[in-house]
Parts: sequence; C-alpha cells; structure tokens
Amino acid sequence: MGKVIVVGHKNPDTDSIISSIIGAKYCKNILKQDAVAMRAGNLNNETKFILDKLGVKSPTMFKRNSTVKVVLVDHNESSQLAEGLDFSQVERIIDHHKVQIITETPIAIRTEPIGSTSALLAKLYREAGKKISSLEAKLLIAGIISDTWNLTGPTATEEDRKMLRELNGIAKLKINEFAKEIFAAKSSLKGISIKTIVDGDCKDFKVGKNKLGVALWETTDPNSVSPQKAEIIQALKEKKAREKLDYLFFFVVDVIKQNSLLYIFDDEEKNVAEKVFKTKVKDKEMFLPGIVSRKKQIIPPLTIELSK
Ligand SMILES: [Mn+2]
Repeated sequence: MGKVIVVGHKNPDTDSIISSIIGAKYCKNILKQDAVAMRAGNLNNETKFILDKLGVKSPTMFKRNSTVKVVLVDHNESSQLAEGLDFSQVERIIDHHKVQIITETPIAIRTEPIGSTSALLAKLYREAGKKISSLEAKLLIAGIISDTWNLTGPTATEEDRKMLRELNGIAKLKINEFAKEIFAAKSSLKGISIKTIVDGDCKDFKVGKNKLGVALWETTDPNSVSPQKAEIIQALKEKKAREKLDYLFFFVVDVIKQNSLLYIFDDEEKNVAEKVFKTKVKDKEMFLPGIVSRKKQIIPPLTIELSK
C-alpha cells in the first residue's frame, strides 16, 4: 500500500485537526500503512492554543495532488473536501456526521453517532488492542472536549464520556481546568477578523439544487461579537454573493447557556428560518434557546424544509 494523506474538513476545527494527526498514527501503527496528516485550512485560535500547549506541530496544508490517496476524517461531504481533492481519491472515511455518499469503487467507512471523531479514534485503538501514549491521549481528550463542550453539548454520548475517562486514565489531566482554557481560547477574538468570524466555522451543504452555507461562531461570551453585528451582516451578504450560495445561515452559539442567535439579513433565510424554528425575527436576529448543534438540530430540519 502506498502513502495516504489523512485530512479533515475545510475550515477545520479542533476535532478535525486532531483526528488527522491521530488518524495518521492509526494508519501507521494499526493499519500498517504509511500516512501523513494534512489540514484543509488555517487553524483557529482554539486549535492553535491546544497544539502549542501540548507541543505538537500543526499538520501542513494540503496542496492539490490528483494522484495521492486520502483518508477523510471528521467529514464525508464533497462540499467540505480540501481544495484540490476529488472524491475518487478517498479510500477510507472515519467520521461522525450523516452519510450521503455514493462511491464508484469500494472504500472503507467507519462512522458512528458519537460526539467526536476523536472519541471514535480512541475506540478504534481500543478495538485493535493497541495502547495510546500520554500525548496522544491528551490530544484526543482535547478533541472530545472541543466537539462536545466538555460533554455538556447535545451531541455528547455515553461513549464520549467513557472514552474521555479511559483516555484520562493515561493522560491524568485536570479535565475541567483544561476545558476552561480551551473555551477561553475558543472565545478569544485576538487577531480575529470579521472574515474569520464569518468563514472560520462555515460548512457547505447541498440540498437538492440548493447550495447552503451554515456558519457558527461558538463562544462563551456572545456579547463579545454583538457590537460587530452590522459588519458581520455586511460580510455575510458579500460571502453569500461571492460563493453563490442560495442560503447562508450564521449562528452565534453560546456554549455555556446553550442557546444561539441566528443573524438574519435576507428574505430567503428569514422565510425558511421562520418555518423551521417557528420563531419571529426581531432586529435582524432570531433567539433560539437550546439550538446549538449544526449536525443534530440545524441541518436536519433545514434539509427537510429545503427538500419540500
Ligand atoms: Mn467532529
């Protein structure tokens, strides 16, 4: 078997980057396949903080290469593939998102309804009976904390809980303190432009003929971005036009109180959002208590509505 590149989604989050790093180790140590981790975009402040703290180098940026084979981690939608990558190059997927793919050749797929790809990788190590090092355990713990908000988010499962506990038997971290540091880094606006707020955690989806962008800004302090609402809305309008999106939804997600504020700047989004969330728009925003998860609470009802 030749060398594979292990890569997560565009606009990578912590789970995506850590899954590429540990996924490459999994390929080498367990599948006995030469592998290297790469990234599909710039690191966010949270991921930078974690890699710095643990003294781990960032994967390098994926560059267009039409012959190399890849392992996708933390995504499986072609709209979220690294730039310059074609789905025909994919030979394995390790993920925890909905699956909607048709492949032309057989590929290996492991997906589970679990809170993080990091927890799924911990599980794969366990299934193979292979020990995880302390550093690897710390990385996976960071991935679980980030994707499940330290197990408090709606996507966290019993399995994430179990994996976090097992990993910390090796890593011996003070989990709640580590989580606090991670959340502070997530919410930091240091060096963050309006463009990064809008693009940093945006995922594209295809629903029928519609091209849909769903962007989140997760924070412990929603008031930190509200003074920039007018500029954010301007940037959203430009992004929607530039990327020829039919719909663009932007949510400021409060990871502590677990609610979100959906910014509404066009009639298309307003009409759909009012039907889906059954809430009225006020001052170009919609307050949504309990709605915080793109994959569990936002994409499914939007998909149903836009498929009508
Ligand atoms: Mn993930």
